[in-house]
Amino acid sequence: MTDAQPTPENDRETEAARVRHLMALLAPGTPIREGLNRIINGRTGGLIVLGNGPEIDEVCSGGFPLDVRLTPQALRELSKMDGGLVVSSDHERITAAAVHFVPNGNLPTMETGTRHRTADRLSQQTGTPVVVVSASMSVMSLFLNGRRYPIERPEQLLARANQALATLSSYRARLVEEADNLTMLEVRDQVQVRDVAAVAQRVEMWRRIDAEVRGYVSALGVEGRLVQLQRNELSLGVEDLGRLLTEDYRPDSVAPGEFSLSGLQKLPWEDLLDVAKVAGAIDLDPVEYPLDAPMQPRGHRQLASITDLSSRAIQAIIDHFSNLQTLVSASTSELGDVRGVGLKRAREIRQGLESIFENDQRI
Ligand code: 3AT
Ligand code: 3AT
Ligand code: MN
Repeated sequence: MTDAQPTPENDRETEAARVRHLMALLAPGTPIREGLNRIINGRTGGLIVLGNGPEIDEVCSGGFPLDVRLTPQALRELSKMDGGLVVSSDHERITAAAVHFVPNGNLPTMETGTRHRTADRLSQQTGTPVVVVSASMSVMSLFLNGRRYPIERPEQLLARANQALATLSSYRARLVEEADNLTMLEVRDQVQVRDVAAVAQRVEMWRRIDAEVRGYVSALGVEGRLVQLQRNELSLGVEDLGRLLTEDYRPDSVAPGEFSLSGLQKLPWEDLLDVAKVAGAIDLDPVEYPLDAPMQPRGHRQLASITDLSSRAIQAIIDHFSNLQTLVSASTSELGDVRGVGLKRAREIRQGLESIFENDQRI
């Protein structure tokens, strides 16, 4: 299901990834960002082309070629002159200053000031990112392929990062609820396709907000540490849960490793809210697996919650008993018979399973 066709969606995806990468390069704490801050504070403005090469040389007129290390101080001083700067493609050196850029004037742009119009066209013509510091508005923008992305102040980013963290936290709580519900149904042997899809859905919803949070963390640079710490806390166990879910419910006809939640990435938000579409996207065919079809877990998730068994031992137990219900009815000595599981481990597993099943009775 992984097609690498250059669809408009893939293009948007790669552009989004590129913008995230550039925002990390321009994040607080980096030399370029420190330089941009100095330019803003000095109210001089700047136009900085983030890359050099023949396609850039073609649109340069006048100015001074140079080869100096890119430092915040150099960016600021050299931006005091009229014109713009060219930076090497590895963003380590400044290779020209006071350059007048002459991109193709027929390229469309909605910008009005000459600096911004130039930056927009330059980036469209060469595919190179261009950063502008507006002297009149004291804001920074990144131009890439005909689009303008604001480079936001840390306070603005932090406000939105905190909102995203709050959402991530509530999504996590909801995911835990769905997983607990699945456990209860597993104990009672009442799992249906819809219950598995509900957990998969919640994992994917969590992942989407998490991707947003990670975007803020990289754009925040040195200011993003606290957001990062909270994000780490809210991510504990989620990826494992997704993996264990697919190991538990992979149809026998599908090879291990072939069954994953990655199909969910392509679902638009409104489809993600529909469990039937979620089941379809993880390759649970609606004819063979209608939403109310019963399913039985192999037991990976419950075994993983009990003790720190090696994955090989877990696999041996599951190969032996084939599903959770059979596993639960096995005695300690039957468990101990499995290769790689000693009597001590067998007892731990037995107790672990019993406590999961007893918890259910208390609900
Ligand atoms: P000053 O001595 O600073 O007034 P300058 O030749 O140094 O003139 P700048 O690069 O500082 O020129 O540009 C100042 C403004 O001139 C910026 C822009 O609004 C206007 N300008 C520059 N080039 C053009 C152009 N090709 N068409 C229209 N306006 C332009
Ligand atoms: P501000 O928001 O005023 O900073 P702007 O887009 O309104 O930017 P201006 O017309 O005021 O731009 O020009 C400001 C400076 O931008 C003038 C000049 O130093 C630089 N600039 C304008 N056009 C070019 C160009 N083609 N190449 C290099 N530098 C340019
Ligand atoms: Mn202006």
